Amino acid sequence: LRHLVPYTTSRSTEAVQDDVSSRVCSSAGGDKPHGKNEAVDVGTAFHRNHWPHILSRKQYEAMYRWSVEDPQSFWGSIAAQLHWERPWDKGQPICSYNFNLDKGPIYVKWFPGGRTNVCFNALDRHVLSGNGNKAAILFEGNDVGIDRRLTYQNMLELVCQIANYLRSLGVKKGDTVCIYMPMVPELPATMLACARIGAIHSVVFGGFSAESLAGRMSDCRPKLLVTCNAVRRGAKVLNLKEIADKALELCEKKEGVRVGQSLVFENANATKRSDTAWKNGRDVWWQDVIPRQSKNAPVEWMDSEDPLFMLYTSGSTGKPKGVMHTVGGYMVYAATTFKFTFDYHDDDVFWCTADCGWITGHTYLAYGPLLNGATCVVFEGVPTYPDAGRCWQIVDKYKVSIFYTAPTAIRSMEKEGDRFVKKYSRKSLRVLGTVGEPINPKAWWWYFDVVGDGRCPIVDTWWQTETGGNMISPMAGAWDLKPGSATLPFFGVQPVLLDEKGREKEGATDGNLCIKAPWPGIARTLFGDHERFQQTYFSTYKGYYVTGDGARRDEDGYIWLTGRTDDVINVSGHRISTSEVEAALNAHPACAESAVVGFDHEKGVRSEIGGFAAPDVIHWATGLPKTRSGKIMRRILRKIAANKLDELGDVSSLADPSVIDALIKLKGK
Ligand code: 6R9
Repeated sequence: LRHLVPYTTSRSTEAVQDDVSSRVCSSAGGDKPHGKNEAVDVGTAFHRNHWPHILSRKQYEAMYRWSVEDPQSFWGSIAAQLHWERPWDKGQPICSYNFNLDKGPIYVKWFPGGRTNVCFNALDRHVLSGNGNKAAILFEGNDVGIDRRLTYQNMLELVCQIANYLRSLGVKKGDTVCIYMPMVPELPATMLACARIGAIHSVVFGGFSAESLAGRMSDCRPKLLVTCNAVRRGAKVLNLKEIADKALELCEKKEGVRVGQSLVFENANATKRSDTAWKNGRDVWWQDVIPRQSKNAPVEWMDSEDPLFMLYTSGSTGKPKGVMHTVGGYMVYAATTFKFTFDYHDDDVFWCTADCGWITGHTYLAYGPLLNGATCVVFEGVPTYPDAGRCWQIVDKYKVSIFYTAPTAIRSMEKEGDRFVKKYSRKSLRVLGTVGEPINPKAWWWYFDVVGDGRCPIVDTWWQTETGGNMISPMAGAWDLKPGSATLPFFGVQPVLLDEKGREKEGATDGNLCIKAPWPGIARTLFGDHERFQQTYFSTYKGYYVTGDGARRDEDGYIWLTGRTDDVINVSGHRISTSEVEAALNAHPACAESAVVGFDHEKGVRSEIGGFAAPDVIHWATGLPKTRSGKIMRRILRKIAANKLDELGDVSSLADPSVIDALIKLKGK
């Protein structure tokens, strides 16, 4: 196995031909199957100029075995391709951990004794190797015609200026910086500047309310807040500074937490400087201080297990959790999953539509692509402005070859009709990706047939804020796809399906999805609350990381995510997942999307699942309760269905709280 070097594409032509012919022959066949469990062969049309990094399931399986049987040499040979100021200790296990609460506290450590810096690897490394003129970020503004191009050299200089300014304020290794910004290049640049000086960033999505921002700041106690006057999203102007000001006040008055400074990036396309409310002594314009800084800033070398960032994610109960990631493991995992999942090559143009406020934006907008020296699009606006064709206009403009988005965005574009897609060529596209929720087969086929013209593999990537990077996903082009299945685990990831008693279930079956051993990107703790970390992820089943998702494994070993385990309903003794019923409803042409929840009654989608699973009640609604990242909050629907309106719980992460009233009214009818 040793000759399969995972981080390069070089291998003998013979091995390549053997792998390709076995893949194509095993899945050749004319008509595309639309059945649930049949595989889709995407052929080799997408190969363009390269062989994919992983050519076949056979090659994947060999490398997968290597990754789990000998993590020492597998992850060691990958990590060695990044820069380490001091290599990790080769005499110690590359990873040590305890996943079993009975044996003591939970911990995970990778690359012991290593010293590195994520910003150095994401920027300096490429500039030093002569790639400074390659585009790092292609910025597309909300309004057509506004754009900027930043090379790796430009990014490095900007990041150094921010780093120097932060240092001048006394921000140092281990301090926290809160970032509340729209999707402009200065957002990932601020993240990287923190990484450069060893400060821990905490990005809060620029769409959260003042209360949510205040709650997060009073928990992480940042030295400063980096924000922006305002942003245009679609036809609306969102005044971020007003929200940030209110949050800073709330923080001080309610929690006694005073944030020293508010550094405000002036987004001249949104509002004027003169219209901005200002508090002297606290507020500083970015443009007044950053450009004056030196474009060189030394790197703070960090230990592998030093914190890199925290990111708040809401649970169904309690306050948001500050999920903590560390330097070495996260860096290696973000870089590796980006490369293999999307089959990234040097001439690709990558576009992840996620905001940096979510983990997807951290790993596949800021860190993963830049660690690989990729060119990526950063888009400030929304996919439906000025019309539903905006994404494809951007794809054509920048010749985007890898496009990564969420099922909720796909469904919202599907709803507007094919003509918005067909207007554009989309010839540059070769890989499509999705993340965030199970994708229903109707939306999958629309994405595949209409957006990808039937020639781009879809990588349906399952993962979580806590996992740091993709965990279960196709590797583009390596094996056959099944619409709605995330297929197979990434290298080093050992998923298991557990029964209620915590026993591993073998073969084709379903169960609680847990992970058996650590991978480099796993979160190490919850900020300030290790006890809650242990309780949330390691107490239900001893010895495993508990994902909270349900899943099914089919005869081919493919994994199908069935949603959160609390979204599983029991109908007449049958355990079915809400996502299965939703997929059946969404298959109807009149239905763009749906959310299914269970409610108690006395007795017990007919053609798809079976008569027993037919919904009792169907409410047509104009909107579903969704989080700002587009996930449907079934917890709220369950309470509405059960008439427990006083138990709706925390609704602060809802994108549009008014849908609740609308749904309650509808139900009353
Ligand atoms: C990356 C991200 C995590 C939860 C996860 C699961 C759901 C994400 C999915 C998916 C089915 C996929 N989820 N990707 N379900 N198929 N491809 O979204 O992180 O915001 O922490 O959400 O999202 O339920 O547990 P996060």
